[in-house]
Amino acid sequence: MRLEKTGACIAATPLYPEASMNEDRFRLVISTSNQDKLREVTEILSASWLELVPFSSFSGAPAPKEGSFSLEENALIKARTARDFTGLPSVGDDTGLEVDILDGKPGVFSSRYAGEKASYADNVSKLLDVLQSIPRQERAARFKCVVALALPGGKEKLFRGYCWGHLCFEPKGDNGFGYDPVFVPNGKKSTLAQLSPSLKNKLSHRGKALRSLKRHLRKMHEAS
Ligand code: ITT
Repeated sequence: MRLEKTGACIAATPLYPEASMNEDRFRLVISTSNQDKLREVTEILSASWLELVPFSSFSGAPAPKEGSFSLEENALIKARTARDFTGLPSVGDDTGLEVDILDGKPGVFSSRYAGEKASYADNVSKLLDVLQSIPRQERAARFKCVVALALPGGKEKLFRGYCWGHLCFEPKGDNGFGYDPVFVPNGKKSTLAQLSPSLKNKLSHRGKALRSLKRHLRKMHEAS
């Protein structure tokens, strides 16, 4: 099987675990269709010993068939789809915003809260409408990020990260993506979208989950 990375051949055949471990850099496929997420994953995981390859850059890459009711299962589906297609270690990230007073919704349905093809703005607008009459002290929420690592040979591992805070009453800030403009992390007065990307990554759900993954990969790389 010939796999293309924007024109350049990056792997001639599916690699066995030994093959990918023994190279100078650890090659890791990132399975997401969300460019904002891909940017954050790249910023957080960036390291000289790690080569990050977007799954979308492999010609013919299939779309993962999500649809489960858990972030864990969805993250695994994304990682397995990339691992099975490329033969390379792969990661998937599934993230949800869990609002206390909504019994954890939108949760696993965060991307389609306002409908199948909803934009970030549609979802935020629906959430603000639903919470319109809810006072500040009852607007607690958290982001939960689940990162799944799927290795050639079948081993899999999950990494989780959380960010606790509350939802404000109107969108603020231009950084970040998704629900960031209405989420104020505990200990801050600004929304995640008002923080610099590096500060968001430092305290975010994704930052926490991916730094655990990075420590794990580093150990694997050093042991190879
Ligand atoms: P992939 O499945 O292709 O990775 P996605 O956008 O569907 O892309 P998720 O299911 O993990 O990814 O995310 C669901 C939604 O949650 C996403 O579309 C955003 O609206 C929101 N979201 C995810 N991460 C976020 C973050 O760090 N800050 C704010 N909102 C986020």
